[in-house]
Formats: sequence, structure tokens, C-alpha cells
Amino acid sequence: MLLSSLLGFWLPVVSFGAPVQECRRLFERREWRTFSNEEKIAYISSVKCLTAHHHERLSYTSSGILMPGSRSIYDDFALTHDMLEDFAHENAYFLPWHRYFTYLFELALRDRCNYEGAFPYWDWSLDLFDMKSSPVFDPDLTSGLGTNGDCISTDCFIHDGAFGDVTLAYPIPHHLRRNITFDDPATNRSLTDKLSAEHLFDIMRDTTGDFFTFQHRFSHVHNNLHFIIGGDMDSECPSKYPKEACDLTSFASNDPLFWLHHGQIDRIWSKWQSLHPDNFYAFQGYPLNTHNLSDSRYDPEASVSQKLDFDRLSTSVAVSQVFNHTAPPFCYVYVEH
Ligand SMILES: [Cu+2]
Repeated sequence: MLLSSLLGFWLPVVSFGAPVQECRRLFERREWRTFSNEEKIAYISSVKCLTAHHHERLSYTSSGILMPGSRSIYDDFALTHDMLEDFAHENAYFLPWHRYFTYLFELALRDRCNYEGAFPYWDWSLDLFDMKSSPVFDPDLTSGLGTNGDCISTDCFIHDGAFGDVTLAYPIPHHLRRNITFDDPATNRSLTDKLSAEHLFDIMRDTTGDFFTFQHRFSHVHNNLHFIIGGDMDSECPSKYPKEACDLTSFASNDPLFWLHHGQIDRIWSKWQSLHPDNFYAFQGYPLNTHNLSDSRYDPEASVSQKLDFDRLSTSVAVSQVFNHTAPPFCYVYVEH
């Protein structure tokens, strides 16, 4: 096993100008298929523990009013991701914001549900040629993340795995859904091509020292996996909800695969960062969600302290509350499989 770069939790340090803090603990992040059955059960039961924590801190508004409905801490993450769709995707914030978001989720697992194990990532490039047989698609009721949804007799609900019985709150109460597809229905082109190790290597080689181009190209790789899994991961509208109401929503983190996917996204970014020392604090890019490379707002000289505007990202009550947490940071390291 190889240890890849050590990642401390440094974003708030940069953003708020606080002194650099030492790591409280050092945790490992490991590929899901290296988990033993017991380790899978421990991780999954701690995620389910978050789904059972109702009306915790994140469910309050800034004036202390309880938000309506039956929501859990797990749902609050989906709400947060949804509220920040435009501010945290396809732009300079995409990678650092998701690193922070994933960190907060890991923190919640450890602090709220006493999780002590490794945080998992899913290296989907290993499953390219037989994605459906990937170890992440496991029907076991205690150690499995579930298989595909049933899109014939139900609204793509997952009936197996440990999350088949969980009710999610956003955008309306529903069961976890997947609608796995390997080709883009609009173009008939394969969605898995971009997930190859070779493609990832090409991106890293071509963009060393150029964060903007890296995050732009890598965003598309990231998007493809969301399309492939479909259902909640692709923010497909539940059938009982008006389609227009889902146009601007992104409740992808409803699917527990989201966290494994973003572990992988963060791992690839950390590899890219380690390729060149100047890569570490480079966050050039657009302030807002855009695909337009010629947008005049793009400032290649911008740095994280100028562009990573967490106040703006904190427009959601949930985010502003979690961003204010003051616990000493833990650090993590990716263990290569
Ligand atoms: Cu996202």
C-alpha cells in the first residue's frame, strides 16, 4: 500500500486567516473494496445513524426556529448541496468546496455516530469494463450500498442494500433511487470512457500547474459518474414532484455513493496537487457556475483568498452553522489500493 499526499483541513485557515492548527487526529481514506465485511458494516451503520438523527443543529434557522418536516442530519447535507448548486459546481469552488463538504460529512460520522474507521473512496476507474459488477453495488442488507433501482414497477427505488428502507427528505420525501445507464441517451456515446485511469492521467499531465483547466476538465469526469448512477445522484425528479421544480436542484448527496465518489474526486485532486508545489494554493477560476471558457470574469491570477468567498457560500443556514464550528481539525491521508 502507498500513502498518497497528507491532507490537513486547511480551507478555513486560508479563508478566515486563522493561525495554522495542528491535526487533531490522522485518519486514512481507503478504497471501498479494501474494506473487510466488518468495516463495511461499521461505515454503513454510521451513515444510517446520521439518517436517524432528526432535527439536530443543522435543522434550525439562524433565528433558532426549527425547520419543518422530518429531516435528519443526513438530509441537511442534501439540502446544503442543493442550496449551493450554482456556487459550488463548474467553477473555482468546485474542488475545495467539495473537499470541505466531504470533510464535514466525515466529521459528522465521527462526532455524531462515533465512527472510527477509514473514510471510503470508490476508484471507479477499476470497474470501467464491468461497472455493474463493481463491489459498490452490493445487495447485502448490512454491508452493501445497494444495486440498481427498479424503474419498471417503481420510481427507480432501490430495494436492496442497507439503504433500501431509508426515507430521504429532499426534494420531497422519497426512497433512494438509482437509474444506472452507461450511455448518454442524447448522443448514444459511452459515459464510461472519461473514467479511465488513462484519461485521468492525461488530464493531470496536461494541466500541471493550471488549476483552472484541471478543474474544468475534471468536472466533466465527475459529472459523468453522476449521470451513470442516475436517480438521486443525477438529481432526477421524483415522479410525484413537478419536473420544473427540479430544474435548479441538486440533491445528489442523498445517495451514499456520493461520498465515495467525492472521496475519489478529492483523491485525484490531491494527486494533482502533489505533482507540483505551486498547485497547492492555486484556485483560479470563475466565481460562478459557467461552462464558458472565454468568460471575461476568469482571472488566472486570482488566489484562494480572493476567490474562495465562503461568506457567499454560507447563504444557506445549514452551511453557515457548520462553517462556524471550531473543533480542531483532523487530517487524512489517501491509502492507495
Ligand atoms: Cu456537488
